[in-house]
Amino acid sequence: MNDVVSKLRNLLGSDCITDPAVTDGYLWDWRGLLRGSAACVLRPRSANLLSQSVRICREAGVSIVPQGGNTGLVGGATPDDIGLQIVISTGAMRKIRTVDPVDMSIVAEAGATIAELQTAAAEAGALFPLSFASEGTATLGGALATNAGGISAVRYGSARDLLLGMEVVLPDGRIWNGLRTLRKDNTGYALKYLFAGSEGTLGIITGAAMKLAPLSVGREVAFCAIESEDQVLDFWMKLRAAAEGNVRAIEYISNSCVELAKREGLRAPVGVADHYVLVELTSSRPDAGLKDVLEAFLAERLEDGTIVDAALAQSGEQQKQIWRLRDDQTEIQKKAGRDFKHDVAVPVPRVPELLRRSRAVIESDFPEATVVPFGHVGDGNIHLNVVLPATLGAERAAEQGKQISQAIYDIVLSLGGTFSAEHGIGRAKVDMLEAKRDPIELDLMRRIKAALDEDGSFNPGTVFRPS
Ligand code: FAD
Ligand code: 2HG
Ligand code: ZN
Repeated sequence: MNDVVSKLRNLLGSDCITDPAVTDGYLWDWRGLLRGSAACVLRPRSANLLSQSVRICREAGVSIVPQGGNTGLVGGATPDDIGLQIVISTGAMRKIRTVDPVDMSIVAEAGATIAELQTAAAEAGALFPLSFASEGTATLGGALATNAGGISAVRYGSARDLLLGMEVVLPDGRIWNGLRTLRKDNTGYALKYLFAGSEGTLGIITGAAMKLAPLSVGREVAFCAIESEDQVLDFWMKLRAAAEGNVRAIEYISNSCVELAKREGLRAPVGVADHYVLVELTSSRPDAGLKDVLEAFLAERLEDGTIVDAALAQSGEQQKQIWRLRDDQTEIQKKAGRDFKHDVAVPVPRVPELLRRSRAVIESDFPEATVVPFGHVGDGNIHLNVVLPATLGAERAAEQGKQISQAIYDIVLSLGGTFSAEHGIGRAKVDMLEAKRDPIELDLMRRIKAALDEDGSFNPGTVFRPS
């Protein structure tokens, strides 16, 4: 191993890091559940240097764990605890190469953050639509590798839907340059879609070309209180009919989430109810009259009883405060106790049943648990999270958490849903994938993996069990 590290140091100089004080930050997952170890952490500054690093690792039979902003929630960017793997971070590759408001495309290196892409696009008068709470740290490469969704997927799609072209360092060290911005390109298999969502198991994305959208100039945000799960769905159906092209976000938040937020000093702008929905409308036209549209819509919903209270933000500051109730949930739930995440999706019409049945089962069988669901209701993607008190003790919490997850996943699958909607498989859901995915799909996935990564050296233990 010393020999490999010294070859990598010769190639990358101080971008081959072995100092434990510096490598430490690359060896934990964001949730603090995994702690790995690595022979070194590499931060190459170009696809070329990255490719040469991969070749050195490959010749020595050393496994690689690709890492972007390390905000993933399923442990896919953390090395195992043996100390023989090498983390390759894209942190030093964050140039925005082009922003073209005529072509409506942006081309950037994989380590550029989502927020940096948004800013660069806005400066050129366009919108980079991907958006989620970790956008200040999460990278383009990481978002593509996990096919991240987020709050505006309901309008613009997930990362894969915005993808035009890609540059990838393959497990054998070759660089595939597919950085095209063409809207139509049916020249054989669409390889880029294979790497999107592959979680670092098929190659390292070093750059991507992404679609832009027209810049939003108008923006209205409302927070609504709702009495029942069925009315949440009803509200969304009616909003879709009234303002579909303008809905940038429609997010569900349960009262238990709002209660946690209040403990952290946040305030809800409406009276207490069991459920809430956050709506954001945007438009690229300054004369779209979004405020009138939303005001009239909310008045009608109060009138027909779909909602019981509503607050339409009157300033940018109020919009921000409303969004904090939603965006801060991941941090708030991390602090609230032992949090068990369930990033699930069901067909949209089944969301009320999902919420009702999960709550009923957890509340009756696990009295110490608090169900804290929230998420992207317009996509049928609910984060059906559960928090157990920190006082429960690690062993009991782990045992109960396992049973709770089992109960939730059983409900999700019985509703025709998925146990991973937008966060991926990582290390956390490898057994679930193995147990629940159709054997033919699993076989095809394994063949693709074997064809691209013959030695199985790219992110072993993520998506599949290590061979
Ligand atoms: P990392 O965490 O570094 O890596 C994630 C996976 O991608 C790993 O398997 C890693 O090996 C692989 N990878 C990283 N970079 C590359 C690359 N260049 N090439 C190949 N493989 C690579 N996710 C959502 O989908 N929607 C949300 O709304 C959302 N909100 C979040 C909010 C918070 C507060 C947090 C902490 C996370 C949230 N996430 C969300 C999860 C996470 O931010 C996303 O999955 C994000 O896309 C990960 O990007 P990253 O750069 O941090 O990737
Ligand atoms: C979000 O939608 C993220 O904010 C994180 O996907 C979800 O914390 C979670 O479980
Ligand atoms: Zn989410």
